[in-house]
Amino acid sequence: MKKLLHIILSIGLIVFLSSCSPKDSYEQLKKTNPQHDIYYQIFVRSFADSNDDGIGDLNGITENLDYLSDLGVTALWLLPIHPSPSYHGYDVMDYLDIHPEYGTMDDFERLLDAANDEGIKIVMDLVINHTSDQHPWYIDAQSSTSATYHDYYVWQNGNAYESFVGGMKDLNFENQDVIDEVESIMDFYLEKGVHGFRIDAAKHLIESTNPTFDNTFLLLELNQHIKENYPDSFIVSEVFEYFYPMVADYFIGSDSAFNFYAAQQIWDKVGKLNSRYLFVSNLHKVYETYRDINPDFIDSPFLTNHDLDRLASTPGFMNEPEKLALAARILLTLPGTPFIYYGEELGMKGYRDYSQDGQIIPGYGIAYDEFRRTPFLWGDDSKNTTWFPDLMNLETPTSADQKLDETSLFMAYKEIIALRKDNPALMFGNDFLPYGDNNGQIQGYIRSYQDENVKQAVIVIHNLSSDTYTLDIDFGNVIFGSKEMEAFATIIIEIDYEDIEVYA
Ligand SMILES: [Ca+2]
Ligand SMILES: [Ca+2]
Repeated sequence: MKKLLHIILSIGLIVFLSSCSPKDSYEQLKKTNPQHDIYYQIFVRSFADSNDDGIGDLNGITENLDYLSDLGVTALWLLPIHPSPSYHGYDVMDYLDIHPEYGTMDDFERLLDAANDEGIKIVMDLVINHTSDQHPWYIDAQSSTSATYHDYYVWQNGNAYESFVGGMKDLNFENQDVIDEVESIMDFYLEKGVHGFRIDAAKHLIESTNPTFDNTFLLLELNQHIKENYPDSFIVSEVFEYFYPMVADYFIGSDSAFNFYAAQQIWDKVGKLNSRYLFVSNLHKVYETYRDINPDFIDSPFLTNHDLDRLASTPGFMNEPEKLALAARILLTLPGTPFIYYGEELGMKGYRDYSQDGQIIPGYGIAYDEFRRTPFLWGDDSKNTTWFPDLMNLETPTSADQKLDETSLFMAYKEIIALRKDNPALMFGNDFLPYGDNNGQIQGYIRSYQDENVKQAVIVIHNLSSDTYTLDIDFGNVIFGSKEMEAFATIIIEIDYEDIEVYA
C-alpha cells in the first residue's frame, strides 16, 4: 500500500513538474510579462494593398495578419498612419484621423480587433517633436504672434524652428497645453486598444541646454500619465544615437529604447568580422549600463529600420545568406523586444545612395529614403503595392517562394521566433552574461529567466566565421543546432539554472 502511494505520488509529482516545464508556459508567462513581445515594423504604404490602388493600407494589414501569425510575431509597430502631405507620414496634419490613402478610423478599429484576435498588439508611431506646416495648429500659429496656437511652436527670430528641414515645425514642450494635447492623443488611441507608442525623434523633443535630462523627464510625465489607466502600455523611444550612454538615460522615462549600438555591433562584428572577440563583451557593457539606470529596462534590439540601409545591402551581408540568417538568430536571442523591419525576413535589399542628392526615378520623381522602404514582396499581384518602382529586389525571392523553401531566410526567422517563444530564458529573461570560453571565432552568451514557477538558463553560441568549429562540451541539452558548427552557425544549449556561474 505504501509502495502504491509512493508510485501515485511520484506520478503526481511528474505530472506537476511537466506541467511547469518552461516550454508549456508561454501563454502564462506572457500575462506576467505583458511588455515582452516580438515586433514587426510596418511601413503601411509598402506592406499590402487591399483595393488595387497600388498603395498599402490598413485593410491590407488586416487581411494579411495570417502571414504575421505564421511568422510568429506578437506585435506590430506601424509607421505614421495619419493625414500627411508626405509619402512617409512623419509630418502629421491631424493626429486624430487616418490618412485617406490608408483607410478610415473604422478600418483602424477593425485592424485592432482582428489583431487582438490573433494575439498581436499594435504600437503606433507618435510623431510629436514636430507637426506638418499644414497642421491647423501651425496655420493658426504663424498667422500672428498673438494667435491662439502661437505658443504651441518654438520660434527663433520670428521663424518656426525645425529640427528636421522640410515643413516640419517643432512643437513647444515648455507649453503645458502641448503636453496636454499629446496626452489626450495617447488616451484616444489607448482607448481604442493600442498597446503603446514608438516616440519619434525623442532626443529632439526639447530645445534646451540639457536636452537629455529634459526629454527623459517629459517622457516620464507622458508615461506616468498613460500608466494610470493602462499599466501594461508600452513606450519605446527612438533615440537615434550610437553612443549608448546617452540612450541609457532614456530608460528613466521610457519602457524601452532602440539599441542602435547593438545594431552597429552586428554590422561590424558579424558583417565585416572586425574585432569579433569583442562582440559579446561590448553588448554586455551596454546592458549593464542600462541596468544601472533602470533594473527593469527592456531593450529594443533591431538589425535595421526605415532610416537605415537594409541588412542585405549592408557591407559584409551582401550575397551572404548564412550571415543574414545568423543576424536573425542573434537578434532573436538577445534580451528585450526584438524589432524586425518588414521584408528583412525575406532578405529584401534597399539602400540610399548618399553620393547622389536624390535619384530621379522614372514614373516617380526624386527619391531618397524610398529605396529602404520599397513594396513588400508578396509574389501576389492582388496584394503587392506598386507606389514605388523597386529595381533592387527583382531577383529577391518573394514570401510566396520562401514559404515553400525549407532553406529560405523566412523559414530561418520563423524557426528562431518559435524557439524564442518556447524558451522563457530567451523570450522573457533580461539577464545576459558572456560565455566563459568566448574567442575570436565563437561568441556566446548565457540567457536566463527566473520567477516563482519557472526558471531556465540557456547558452547561445554563434560561429562568427566561415570556418567550421567543433564545440568541445559534454554538458547540457542541445535545443538548437549542433556541436559540429558550420560556418556562421548557432548552437543553443539548455543548462541547469544553478550552473550559470560555471559557464560564465
Ligand atoms: Ca490601397
Ligand atoms: Ca524639438
